[in-house]
Amino acid sequence: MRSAPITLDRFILEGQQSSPGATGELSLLLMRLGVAGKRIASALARAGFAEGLGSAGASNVQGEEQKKLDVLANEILLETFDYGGIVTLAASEEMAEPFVYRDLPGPGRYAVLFDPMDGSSNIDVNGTLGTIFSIRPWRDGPPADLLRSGREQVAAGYVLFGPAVLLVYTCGDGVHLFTLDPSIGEFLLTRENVRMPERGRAYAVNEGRAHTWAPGVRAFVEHLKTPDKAAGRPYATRYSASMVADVHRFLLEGGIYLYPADTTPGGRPDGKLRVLYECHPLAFVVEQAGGLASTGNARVLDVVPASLHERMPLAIGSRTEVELFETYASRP
Ligand code: AFP
Repeated sequence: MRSAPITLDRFILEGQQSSPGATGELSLLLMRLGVAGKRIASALARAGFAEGLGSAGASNVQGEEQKKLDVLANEILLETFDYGGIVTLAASEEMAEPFVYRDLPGPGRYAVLFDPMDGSSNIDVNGTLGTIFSIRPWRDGPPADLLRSGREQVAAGYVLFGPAVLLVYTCGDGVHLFTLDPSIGEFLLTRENVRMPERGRAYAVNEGRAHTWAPGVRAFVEHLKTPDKAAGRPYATRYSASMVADVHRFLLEGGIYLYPADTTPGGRPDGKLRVLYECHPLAFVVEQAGGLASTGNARVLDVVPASLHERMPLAIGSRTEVELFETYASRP
């Protein structure tokens, strides 16, 4: 580990210098995401006495109630890319259609996709939240050009709003973790090349929905809960209603997060989580750290969505647990 504190900007610029042909535009985008993270953290910290909590009185394209901070975080992110001509298109879980930046000097080389506030049901109860982001090359085509596999991402990560504010990202060259030092307002490198433990001791799933799961999924969760000292079972339950918070825990400690399909009539056969804004970016981070992300029978990063707000069932976490889950999920 290096001696002097390494700021996010310095780490990114040093990374750029070792990438032949780098134009610096992706570096600028990542640095701006750091600024957006600080602005959202500040809004979260003041929401309680600035009437920032509660509902925005509207629903998003998913039909979900929008919180004031969902809307504010979305606006902050849109503003973040609104200059310099680097980004042509921004797509968000909170917007029915992508936002196209006009008046650009030329076609911006990137598209940015984000879930501005993951875990928004935690906002009013001061629970952990996150902003998830994904950066893709832009080919100057129609918005449908975003409908590509997760392997097309050039960078992805999240800002985690918890006791500390963290920024975790990958550009396909390892996963790096920064902690915001509020005394200087800078993200400082606190873990470089994070490796996810091969196996864990905990799992995260909303068991209140167990009746909607396929038999193989139920059997897998029962297996994790069945005592077997030698095999390190039972696993502990660790579900926070914020996927980014749960996946972050497992990135550091090992374990598995699940959001299965709802197999009941009229249920969500594809589960709840959005492919482009939640699953692809977290799959890129987790697989870069040595973990796995699966639908149960396919790798999340190979999934090509057919629509902007497509959902998918998700199992993500340590290699041992996700591979075991796939054996259970493939049972008839
Ligand atoms: P919100 O951001 O709408 O609260 O959804 C959060 C989320 O996408 C994911 O972060 C949680 O793990 C999951 O949904 C919570 O969903 P349930 O309330 O159905 O468990």
